[in-house]
Amino acid sequence: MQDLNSLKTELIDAVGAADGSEALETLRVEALGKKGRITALMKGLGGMEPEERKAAGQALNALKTEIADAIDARKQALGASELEARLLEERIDVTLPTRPETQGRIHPISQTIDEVVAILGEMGLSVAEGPDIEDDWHNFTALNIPPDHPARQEHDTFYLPGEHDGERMVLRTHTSPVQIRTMQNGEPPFRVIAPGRTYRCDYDATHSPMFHQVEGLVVDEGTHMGHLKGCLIEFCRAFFGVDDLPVRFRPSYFPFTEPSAEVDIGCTREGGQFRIGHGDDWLEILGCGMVNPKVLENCGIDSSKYQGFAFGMGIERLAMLKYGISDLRTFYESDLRWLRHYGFSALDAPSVVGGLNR
Ligand code: 2NL
Repeated sequence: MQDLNSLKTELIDAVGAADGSEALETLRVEALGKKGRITALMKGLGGMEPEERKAAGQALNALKTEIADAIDARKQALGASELEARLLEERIDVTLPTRPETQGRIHPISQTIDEVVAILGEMGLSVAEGPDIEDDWHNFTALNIPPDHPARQEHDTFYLPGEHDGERMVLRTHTSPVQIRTMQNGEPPFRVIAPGRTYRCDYDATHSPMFHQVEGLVVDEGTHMGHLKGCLIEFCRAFFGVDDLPVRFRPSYFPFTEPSAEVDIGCTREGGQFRIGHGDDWLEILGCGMVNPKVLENCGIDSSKYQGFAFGMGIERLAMLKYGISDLRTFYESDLRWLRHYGFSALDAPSVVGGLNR
């Protein structure tokens, strides 16, 4: 049994020297595993004489228990010191100040566009984009605004010098040309929103030469005024966060829609206080109508088969009303104090389910 004693000393020393739980596990497998040294000795018991086997068996069992206990004890000790080391390393000082919040803010124009897109996106419309510099045909002619129509002057268009493929080029006066291009390049049905920059040569307290619009277009078989009304009533209520917001459709005129309407929402102006919601007054919020069949035909769409509705609104106006911004010009001043006050957190992305009016 002398060799068992030296095996024991060797193993106990090795356990004591093991410097981590991995080394210890290797040791355990080497001694007690299926092909371990003690296990091999145990297997040798079978070939012994009964007397010898009894004594050797007892000694081996004792050794096995002793080594297993030693490994367990070492494991506990190592585990505790490993945890201690990890706790020291991963220590955080909870009294330190919090990380500074990101300084950037989402501009109210971007926020408002994102909100409009979230609402109309939920209804099944998707965003379409196009160039800011357009040709005369896409900006005017296709929309049933003929060459000498006063709308072209009324719009105070920025014309670019020269011509391109025989067409005068303009800074788009509305985002309608985006929808014109969508219809030209695809097949109905269409369900699109076109948000973006628009330009008109006009500058005073309530007009900026560059401003933003969102237009919407839905074209399908059997699309009618009921669809237009349902879509826009729902839009106004979701955008302003007033479930029973009164919405009124007032007859109007646009060359590109027939019939056309302007949409007003209910409001009050009592004692100098302005509030959106129930009241005795109305506020114009957007324009809309059934797409003029001539516009559909201009885009190669069979107007006897397809009908559509369209609408347009000014983003600055929506943002001013919703967020209480009183001066249009402040939108473009890049005043950081203004942006810190009126801007939005980047983590607060608008969504219909997330709530648009927190
Ligand atoms: C407003 C009114 C409107 C449209 C825009 C449109 C576009 C196509 C065809 C027909 Cl491609 N219509 N857009 C229709 C009605 C009104 O905008 O007050 N915008 C600020």
